[in-house]
Amino acid sequence: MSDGGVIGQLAQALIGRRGALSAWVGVNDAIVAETLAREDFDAVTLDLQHGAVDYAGAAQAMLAVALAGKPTIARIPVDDVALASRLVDAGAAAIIAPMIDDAAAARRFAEHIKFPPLGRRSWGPRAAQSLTGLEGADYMRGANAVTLAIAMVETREALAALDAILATPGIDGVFVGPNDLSIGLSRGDAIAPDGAEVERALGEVAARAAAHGKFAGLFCPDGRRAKWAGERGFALRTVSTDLALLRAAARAELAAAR
Ligand code: 3PY
Ligand code: MG
Repeated sequence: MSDGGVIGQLAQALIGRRGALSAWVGVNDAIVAETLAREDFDAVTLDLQHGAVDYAGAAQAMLAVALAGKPTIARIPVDDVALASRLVDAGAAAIIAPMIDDAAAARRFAEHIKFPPLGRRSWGPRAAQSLTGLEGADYMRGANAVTLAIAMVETREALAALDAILATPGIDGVFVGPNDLSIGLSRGDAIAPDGAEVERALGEVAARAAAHGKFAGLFCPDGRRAKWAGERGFALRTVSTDLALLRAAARAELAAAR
């Protein structure tokens, strides 16, 4: 029986609590995703919410990332569960769904990632079968354990419903968006992703996720924050973004040149 191939690596890292550091890609080009996958990241996250990545670009990027031996995570636009289901067919190891505010939204999302009895994912795992090393009924029976549904916690409402979201069948973990969370907590007064209010909330999210036996993740703008988050129990940490890395390298090299 396959261990889930390149897709299964992510569940092993996150559910096994070893944790995973993921690159973050918003450029709609498989070469960018593959280039980062060939660095020492455990996974690559494609951003279809705020990034320029679309379905066709993601489908190609996931194969390029898999060639580098890494799993892909995809963040979908708000409420786009139809796209979530296409992305898991195309080989995503996990889907991150933004702005999940209550158990009903969490359930609706998870249902499209998981086959019965956990959900009602529709059959058609085009690339996912070869990337897991599972075929037909074996894939159907094995997919729920290795194809992860991750709900974003990034509003006041989500914090209030945290236990209900974490208890939702099919939800494997939660992922905090600290920018939106800071906007929500300050009622639109500030963007302070590393402010005191967000920090308090992060402690709560890590503790509640652990109590439910699920993993927590955090969007981190740099490696230092990712290390900090790892020490506070966040298993999934995304590190910087493709464009931020490009900008920082350009600035550093130009400063050295002048
Ligand atoms: C946030 O910080 O709100 C995010 O969604 C990170 O991309
Ligand atoms: Mg957000």
